[in-house]
Amino acid sequence: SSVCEPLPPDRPLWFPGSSPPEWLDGSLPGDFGFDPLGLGSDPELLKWFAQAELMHGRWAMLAVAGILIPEWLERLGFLDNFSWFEAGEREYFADPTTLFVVQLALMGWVEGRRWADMLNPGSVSIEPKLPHKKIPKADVGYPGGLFFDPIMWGRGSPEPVMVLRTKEIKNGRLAMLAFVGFLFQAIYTGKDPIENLMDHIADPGHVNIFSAFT
Ligand code: XAT
Repeated sequence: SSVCEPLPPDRPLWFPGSSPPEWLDGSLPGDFGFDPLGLGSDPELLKWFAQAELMHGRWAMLAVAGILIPEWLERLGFLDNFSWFEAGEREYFADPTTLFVVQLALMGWVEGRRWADMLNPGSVSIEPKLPHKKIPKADVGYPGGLFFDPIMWGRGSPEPVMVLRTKEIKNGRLAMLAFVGFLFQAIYTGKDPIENLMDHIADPGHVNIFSAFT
């Protein structure tokens, strides 16, 4: 449908003046023609990579918020002794192996469904009990509807869907990098991102990315 317009042929590229590989044709949000290793040259794999990027981005956005908010609440005194990278050592209702196996089975099932939807668009109804509501072409990764778009932002926004999806992917990419940053900071300094930021602001010349390697 026309809700998700492809990008114009003169779209901005990661390397201005370069020509994008032919499989990156501007139909995907956040396409800057970057695929130096040619991993997306197989159309089926490209579809899966686009899904994988979207999912990693969404999880990382949640993760970054789920780290920053509690660490900040701890700073304000609302939480005692919170540490995002030590949280896993605390007691839970099940042991880590059980959690891992359950997680593997559940995620495996969901991701298998995603793969099926992707290969065979239109075969799966979003509401199995209402077969007449079968959507013509599954927009894999963007289910929409009452549950995933309760305030109908996707439809009612003055901004085109492509613009909204581009923003999502860009925020997702930023969050993926942020999470990796948090992780390496925790390994090198043993502190959370807010503490690291405060240390840096207090002494930017000495507490920075270079001091980690000296
Ligand atoms: C290459 C070339 C190819 C084109 C292209 C290329 C580049 C790929 C890059 C990928 C980077 C991916 C990253 C993903 C991060 C170069 C190959 C584009 C650059 C950085 O031609 O492919 C835990 C407990 C804690 C609370 C809380 C928790 C949860 C964290 C979660 C984190 C998820 C992070 C993700 C990061 C992805 C459990 C630790 C919230 C869920 C998904 O207490 O942290």
